[in-house]
Amino acid sequence: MPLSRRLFVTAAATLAASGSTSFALAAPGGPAAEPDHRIPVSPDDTPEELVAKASQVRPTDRQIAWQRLERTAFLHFGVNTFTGLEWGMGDEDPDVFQPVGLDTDQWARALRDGGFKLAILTVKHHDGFVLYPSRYTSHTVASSSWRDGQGDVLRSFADSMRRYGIKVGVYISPADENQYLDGVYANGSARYERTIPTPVADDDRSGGPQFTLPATDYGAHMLNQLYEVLTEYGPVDEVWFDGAQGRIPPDKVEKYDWDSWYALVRALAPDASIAVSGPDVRWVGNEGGSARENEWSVVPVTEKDNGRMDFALSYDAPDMGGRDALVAAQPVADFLQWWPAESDVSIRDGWFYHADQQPKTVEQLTDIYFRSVGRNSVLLLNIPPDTQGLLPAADVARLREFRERVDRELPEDLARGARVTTSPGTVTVDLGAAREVDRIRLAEDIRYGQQVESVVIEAQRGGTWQRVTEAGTLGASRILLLPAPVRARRWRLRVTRSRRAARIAQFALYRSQL
Ligand code: FUL
Repeated sequence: MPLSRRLFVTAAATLAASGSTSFALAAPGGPAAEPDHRIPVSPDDTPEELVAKASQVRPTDRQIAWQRLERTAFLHFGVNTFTGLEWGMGDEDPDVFQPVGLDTDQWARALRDGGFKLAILTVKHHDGFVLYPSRYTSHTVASSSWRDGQGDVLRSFADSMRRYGIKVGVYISPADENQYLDGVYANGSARYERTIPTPVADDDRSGGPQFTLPATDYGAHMLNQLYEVLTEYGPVDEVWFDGAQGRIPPDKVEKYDWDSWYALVRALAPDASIAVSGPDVRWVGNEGGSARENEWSVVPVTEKDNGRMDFALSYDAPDMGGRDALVAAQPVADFLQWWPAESDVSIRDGWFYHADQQPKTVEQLTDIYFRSVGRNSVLLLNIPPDTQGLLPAADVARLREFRERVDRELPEDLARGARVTTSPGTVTVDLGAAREVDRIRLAEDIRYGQQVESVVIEAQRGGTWQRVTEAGTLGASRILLLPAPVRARRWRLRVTRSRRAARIAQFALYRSQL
């Protein structure tokens, strides 16, 4: 029995045992590829072969865990907080960093009350200023008179997040203006095998794991910082890299050692998702927190320099993984890969705190929630700490209001405990009595990939099934808002197009209480 078939049978048994709803549509034709997190494609693949391959792509356990987080937070904090810049110069006096009221427990409480499950700190932004005392640069908190040079924001952040049950993520900017000024970043050095950690004078470490990885001078600098962060502040659940280059002259470039950086993260933080310029999570393509209406987690990718994954299509393509996109991505696509979308956005206009900016309204945040979590994406909402080292009171209040609003948008699931019947392509729910519904949440069991291309929701009214609404992709989460409540006892979801056996993990019905 081929592996794909075995998986299919096991899946049905598991879901039946756990009481989840699942059903199968007939699998389309085409050659069977083995299920994998990425599957090679060729320019010769027919459209049918591409769809068959896409249907065999599966998330890794790491990606499934990441997708379940739904609401994650970003914290942009550093010298820019004090200079008012968004992209620092690298020559800042570390003494400008004076968060005299730093209280990371206050951050953690606000994030917990906002419903956030993971928070990512800008351990280093493009200016190169590091929020923990690194052995590899003096451009750090240790060079500030704040707390007599004994302060460590990363330590404090990681301890507080864990205390409040929030997972820890780190953003370590590849672009580094300070290392450029120091002659390390983009210095044209050769890529050769480096020993990590590179010993320093009076090194206080001994006995830890050692690695030999190819890198430039700057690539080794990044590896040493990753080593410090991941061995001394872990466990870390998300490592966030963007792809920005520093503000360097046009004749210079730092070709990042992605393969070595990824290898070190995998070795030291096996559970960490490597995001955006990384193989596990992709950037949604805008900084407004908005996923595409039909957001695919299986997308065509190309492998670039030093193992970096990139879109085969452009970042702003309106369709990243639908049938047309699979074809349009030929001949540049190397693989179809499970590469789910992360939607980042700041609660204020800037990523860093600026006194003259205000947080978004509850309506705006709720809209962002529906356009990200409601469209098969994870929300990454930035809330910037202020010059005291606190989340501003207005933002803290807004986070709580946001969570309360989402709770009122999606209160009790009326379908929970209801009688559910399934037949090929259809899930029918009998609520026992007519109920008003104006929000519907759908999900596939993504352990079996992303298969659904279109669905229709119907309600039985006056003895006949009437169309209530319809949607395209589902993926891990699709939330549908009805323009007005619909009252009915029997509801059904019909899959009208699917790549392969669709596994419906959620068909939830709500009446919002706004
Ligand atoms: C971008 C950076 O250039 C911005 O400053 C910010 O950190 C954003 C989240 O990522 O790549």
